[in-house]
Amino acid sequence: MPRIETIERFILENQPEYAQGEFTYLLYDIALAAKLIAHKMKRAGLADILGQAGNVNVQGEEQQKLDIYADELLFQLNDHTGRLCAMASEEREEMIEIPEPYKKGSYVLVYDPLDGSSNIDVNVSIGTIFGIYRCVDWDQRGRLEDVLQKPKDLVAAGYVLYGSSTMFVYTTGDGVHGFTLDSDVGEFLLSHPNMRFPSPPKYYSVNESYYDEWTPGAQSYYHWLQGRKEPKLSVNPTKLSSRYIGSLVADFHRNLLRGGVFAYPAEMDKPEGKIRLLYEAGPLAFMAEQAGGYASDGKQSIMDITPEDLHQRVPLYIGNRDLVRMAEAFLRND
Ligand code: AFP
Repeated sequence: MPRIETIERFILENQPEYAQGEFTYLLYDIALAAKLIAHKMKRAGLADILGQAGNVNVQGEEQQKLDIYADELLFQLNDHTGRLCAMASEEREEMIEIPEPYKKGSYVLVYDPLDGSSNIDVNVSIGTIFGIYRCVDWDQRGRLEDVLQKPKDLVAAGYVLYGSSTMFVYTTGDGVHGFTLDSDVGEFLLSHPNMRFPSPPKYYSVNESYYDEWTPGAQSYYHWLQGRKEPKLSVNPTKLSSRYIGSLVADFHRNLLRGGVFAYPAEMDKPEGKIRLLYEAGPLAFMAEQAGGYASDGKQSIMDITPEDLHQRVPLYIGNRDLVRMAEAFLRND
């Protein structure tokens, strides 16, 4: 009989030396939130959960939009456990403090509860992204500086993909491991140990409708990815196939399995790009490096950028290392 490895068992057997239960249980709680969100999506069906928050359903109850549900759930599962000193969510303006009656813990949780919101209402894959830092000062209750840390300082990061199956993929700095939810038994089972970007890569993922807004360097890089013969480039073009979902988790996951690059370039009048550093680019950059890849804003590693603001945005190039390095080369002269 093949060995069955549940996520609980895997986390326990592979916990980093410094983890003394607190960290391990924090990961469990996120995996639990993932199961509950996946269950809610499946059970409620389209009629009940889609649509705007505030709509009234057939039972006369006010509907809660799925991204708000996911945000509340992650908050509620983590505010009282004594494992965190602060949280920050893409859905909330301000940093989340751990309410006073509850014990303060040593970790910080940052999360995007449901990424790819434009895909929620049309039944296309979406995801949850999270990152875990250590508190800067373990004696203090959470402060902004605990949250505004470089992705390089992450101790764990991961995502949940709600697709044709639900997957939980995470790293604690010792490789990237993927688990698939067996919904009959309600367990995440190890299905993708040690995930690495394969080479040669297959795909590029970019929303080319913004082409006219990109800098010349980004446009040339795009031509290079497409393998165009004209205009002539200083380096021989590669030739990748195009795939774009518009849910970063889904695009990243596919490229992690097949090899490729996701790009969301800066635009002439939006130099900061769109992707959020703290909740999207940072955690995925940490995962990419653990999977042998790389993430850049076009000039420097995402891992080295210190966020100055909770909702700071960055241009993003992420995937196979060589493809991202080539983006930096094209953007050098912009
Ligand atoms: P939303 O959650 O606001 O839909 O944004 C999702 C996202 O940040 C990321 O998941 C996608 O890759 C990217 O935006 C898609 O943006 P475009 O719709 O501009 O291509």
